[in-house]
Amino acid sequence: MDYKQKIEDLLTLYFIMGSQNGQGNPEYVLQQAIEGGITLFQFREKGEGALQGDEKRRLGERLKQICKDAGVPFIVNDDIELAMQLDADGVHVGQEDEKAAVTRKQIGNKILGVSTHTLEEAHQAIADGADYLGLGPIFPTESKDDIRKVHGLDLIQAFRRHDIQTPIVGIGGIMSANASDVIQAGGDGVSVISAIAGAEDAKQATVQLKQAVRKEQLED
Ligand code: TZP
Ligand code: MG
Repeated sequence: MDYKQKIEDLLTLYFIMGSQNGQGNPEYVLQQAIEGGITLFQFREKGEGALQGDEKRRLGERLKQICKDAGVPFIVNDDIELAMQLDADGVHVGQEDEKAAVTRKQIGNKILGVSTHTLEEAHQAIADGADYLGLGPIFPTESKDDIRKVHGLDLIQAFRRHDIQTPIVGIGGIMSANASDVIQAGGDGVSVISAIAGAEDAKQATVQLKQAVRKEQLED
């Protein structure tokens, strides 16, 4: 399997969480999500009540270990230093974070994800060495304050129409009921926070999301 195919597979069900998301114990929720079948995890400690410094690092260490034991790659959001300290499998940066080209230099061949909102940003991210693009918010979300306009599915379609072949993951307001739309539009997978972290039964929610995505992937 080539590297691009491997990234596409990892994006199938990409769970993002920090201690500020959901009510449950993050380690327990991550464990449940892994049992339910997530394919990639991102530690995103951000927003109101987010941990900082040593506390953030210690939680990162524990979540990294859970992922490592399960063979699920571990990505750090927007903190290259922490990613290097934890020997994470990758880093995800947004347009307001460290530049993708600088990040790529610092992380070597770890996985690099970049959030993009326009074709121009996408082309730049690809030139800078992005392994995948995050696109969103696809649907309305309450998990991020500083969101740009809701792009809907048209942005994914537009990227594909303009021949962007880099792996794409959709984010924002995705649940098992609308996950298949993201794949149909041309996404390789879905990224969720609240659909898992906010679920009463995180494992069950994960299983349902995974089924919805896999079913649509098979029909592609
Ligand atoms: N970036 C765009 S939307 C979003 C991020 C981090 C939040 C997604 O959270 P949810 O709960 O899956 O809508
Ligand atoms: Mg960011």
